[in-house]
Amino acid sequence: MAVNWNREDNIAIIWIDNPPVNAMSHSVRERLSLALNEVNADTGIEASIIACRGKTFVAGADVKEFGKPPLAPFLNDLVQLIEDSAKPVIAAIHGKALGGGFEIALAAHGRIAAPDAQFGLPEVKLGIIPGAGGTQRLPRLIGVAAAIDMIATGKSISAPHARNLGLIDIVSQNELIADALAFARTLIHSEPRRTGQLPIAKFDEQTAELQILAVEQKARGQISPGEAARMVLRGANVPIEQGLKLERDKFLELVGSEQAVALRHVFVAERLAAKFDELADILPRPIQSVGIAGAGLMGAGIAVTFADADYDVTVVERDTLSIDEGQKRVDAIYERAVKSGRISNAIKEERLTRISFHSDLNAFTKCDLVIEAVFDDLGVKRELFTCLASIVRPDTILATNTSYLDPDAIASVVPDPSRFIGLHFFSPANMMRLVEVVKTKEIAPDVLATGLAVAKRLGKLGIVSGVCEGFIGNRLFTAYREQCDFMLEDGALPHEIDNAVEAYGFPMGPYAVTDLAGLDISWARRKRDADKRDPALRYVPIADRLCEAGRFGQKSGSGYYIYDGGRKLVDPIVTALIEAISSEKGIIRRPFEPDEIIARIIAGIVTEADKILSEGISLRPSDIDLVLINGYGYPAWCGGPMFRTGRAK
Ligand code: 3H9
Repeated sequence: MAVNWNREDNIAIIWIDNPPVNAMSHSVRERLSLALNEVNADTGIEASIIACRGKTFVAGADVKEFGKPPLAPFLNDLVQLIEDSAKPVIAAIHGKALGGGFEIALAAHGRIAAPDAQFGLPEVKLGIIPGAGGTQRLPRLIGVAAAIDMIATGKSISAPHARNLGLIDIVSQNELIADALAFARTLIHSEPRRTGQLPIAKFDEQTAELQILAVEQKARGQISPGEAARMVLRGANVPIEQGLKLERDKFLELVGSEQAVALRHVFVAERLAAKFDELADILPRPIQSVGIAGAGLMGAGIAVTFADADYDVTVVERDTLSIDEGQKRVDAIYERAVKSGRISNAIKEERLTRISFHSDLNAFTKCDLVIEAVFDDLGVKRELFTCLASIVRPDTILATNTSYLDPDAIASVVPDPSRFIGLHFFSPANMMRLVEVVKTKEIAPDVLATGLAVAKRLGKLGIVSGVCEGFIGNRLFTAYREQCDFMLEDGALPHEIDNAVEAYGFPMGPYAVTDLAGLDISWARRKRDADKRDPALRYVPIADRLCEAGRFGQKSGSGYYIYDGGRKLVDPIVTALIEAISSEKGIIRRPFEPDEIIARIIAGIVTEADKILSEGISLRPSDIDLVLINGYGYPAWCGGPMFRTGRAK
């Protein structure tokens, strides 16, 4: 039974029980509606509590029903039924109250939550806006500015924060349902406080407009955040009934939009990514103590990531000077988080206590997992792992963070390579969501399962990749960059490609990114690998020529662009250099429209992706989309190249 209710004296407790996340599917809506009507009609009941079984409150409407014809009773009607109830209704929230779940709570006449409960309206991440009153009721509780912020970002907030904002009435300190019953008793015989009837706190229209503009700009072409933000403001200027109607119409319009369909693909793909038949019955190893060898840029970011997820972190560097520099890097990451308001100073201090620094590899003896993040050189890494294997426990998992080296070649020095895995973090490791979980040749199934479980606990998206140069991500990125370089020779200019890519939704175009990252490191690699290059393959020498001219990107003041103070300018010297290279090769340059630029990029990526799939390096087309979205800034609302070309559905 998805919904049932029981009575505690004169109070009804309506239980929603729809595992795994109590989504509001059609049968739940039907039964909840029935229960509410029964409770309302029962003269012995004077108040009711809506609560959930399982690990969470309602996590939203049932996403699987989107795209199908909606079936009554609709969630918005149900929510109205709650608000209109003559007897007080209380929401008792544990876990997450998201989307439609949060909207149920908003319509209740009182809200009590467990201390670890979270609240959010993540609809924009699905390409839609809240459709059951979220944009209309939330501002009545917390004001227009805070409501726009929550709805447009889709971010969740904690119970104490929600209490401070006035979003909930009580943070339960004891047993949630007992506290909810006590709360309900205080509301009996008083007129229910209907959120929809509350006035909206005074706000400044112009400030709200500016806030919406900022949301639209940040969305880079994604429609839903701006629409959601605008709906808050529109609703604030009309009666609630009209606001609810406007919201519902916009919800129905967006739910069938291309962007929403693409984002639903991403939603499903993310949940699929960690599922493998071969791992179905495999338990991951318990991991609590994590060692990190190297505290450079990657090592420091990885250390912070693990400390943030409550692991005990042991960092080893070769000497006191390197330890000191590593500590400074870790400190700087936390300092930036404090400055941006993401964490408090107290949290920073607490997290720092979870990271210890040492100069002796023996510090890793207690670790369940050791990740190396040292210089990307096969000899250096093999030497390190030879040493590590003789120090750590036989069941300790050993991981490399290499981006280009062959993990199997590193694993071969470990006596038991079944415990060897690749965990390829992206830079900056504490910010980037993607981790490639590299399936080495002899890996034990529980080691692979552990890699995925660790990525999940870190709040990251683990994508399994087989072994090949660059794994999935960098191999696809190389194909993407190659297409861009071909277009430069064929007639496009760096700013034309960057503009097209940015208009499509990437945060930065490829040449702006290269200038930011610097051209010198990849130049050194190209020179090193020059002998191995297949002369039959098309080679674009533009980047080499820029480096030969001392143009290493922003750090040297010029690269694909020239930099004047902070401003990036098109440089006629670069244009001339590119045109000269085309002419040397006998290429007659032609103009490129933005659509063609994007089509060429997607074609280049999917050609390589097809190879990656046929080689078994990636196991699913949808994983390819996730890698590009989470590691390289591909706009999620476009679904990914495999989705765009019908390879992933
Ligand atoms: C909405 O509410 C619109 C309304 O405003 C208006 C309507 C009119 N539906 O993520 P997990 C499944 S829009 C159906 O691995 P976790 C998921 O597919 C909705 N199924 O667990 C998976 O199934 P399977 C707004 C859902 O513990 C299983 O649950 N809400 C839904 O890591 C476990 O999922 C959201 O966007 C759903 N809404 O995280 C919330 N949600 O095992 C989206 C999950 O078969 N959900 N499933 O693969 C989440 O953020 C996370 O699932 C949650 C749990 C944090 C709840």
